[in-house]
Amino acid sequence: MVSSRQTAPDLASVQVEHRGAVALVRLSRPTKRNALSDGLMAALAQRFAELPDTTRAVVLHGEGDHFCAGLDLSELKDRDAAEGLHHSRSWFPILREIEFGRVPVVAALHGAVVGGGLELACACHVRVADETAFFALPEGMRGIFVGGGGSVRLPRLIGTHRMMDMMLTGRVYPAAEGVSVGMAQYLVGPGEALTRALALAERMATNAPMTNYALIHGLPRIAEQPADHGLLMESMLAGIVQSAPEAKARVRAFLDGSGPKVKTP
Ligand code: 1HE
Repeated sequence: MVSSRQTAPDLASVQVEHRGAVALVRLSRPTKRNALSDGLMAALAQRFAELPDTTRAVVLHGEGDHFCAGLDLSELKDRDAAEGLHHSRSWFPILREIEFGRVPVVAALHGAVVGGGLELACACHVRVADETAFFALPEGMRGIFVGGGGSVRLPRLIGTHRMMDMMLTGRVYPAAEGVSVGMAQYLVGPGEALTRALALAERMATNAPMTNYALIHGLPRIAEQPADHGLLMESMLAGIVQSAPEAKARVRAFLDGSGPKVKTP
């Protein structure tokens, strides 16, 4: 049975560089436009699992002219139905580790952000697109379906009707339009996505770790709960987060005038 979990990680295809508290995780298969082979997915899982405790935020980016061309189609051709099901499910723990890991992940997007590449970007918490980025789900034209959690994560960003349109018609969203519908939160000039993503990650890394943890674990789950349950979870998270010594020190710093103020941009 084909499974990314059982495939040897192709560690050369995912590189990690540490810049202080930020880890830069790079999809590094540019000759194949960073297509997501089983070996690459296994490497992605291993790279995230091996991040040191000192890492407080991650930037995920792609080498070459594109962020990611999606599923490696050369590995798709011989799968039967059961193998396809298990293959799709083998991606979920990897993407879940990104979405519900210990630290926030910023995706720096340029060029193709398509198919499984868009699904991967959707598992990140903040997306920065440069003006060369384009978003598409070519699964529709390839006669296949999303399989990397896209049907769950993408409609939460852009709505079911827009995803339906992308798959039915092969619509390609240019960067600015993609950002305007919610595919990414930031639009920057060509070649500037990594720099901005790194700056955002460095800013996140200065937050109290428990605040970041509560945000990435709490907000998506609260969004799926009935309001009454969500409010209880919010209060419980608030109580836990504000009890940390770091939170108390930060509040004291503001009150004695040494902490930062909120400034107009
Ligand atoms: C690939 C892949 C790939 C490129 N799998 N090999 N994804 C797609 O349907 C998108 C397919 N790719 C493209 O449309 C284009 O390659 C790009 C727009 C991303 C880039 O175009 P370009 O002109 O820069 O590159 P290229 O010449 O098309 O590709 C360069 C090489 O990468 C070439 O291999 P070569 O051996 O001939 O050099 C391509 O075959 C190879 N390549 N993309 C395998 N995707 C969990 S379910 C998710 C389901 C999906 O993701 S479906 C969507 C798949």
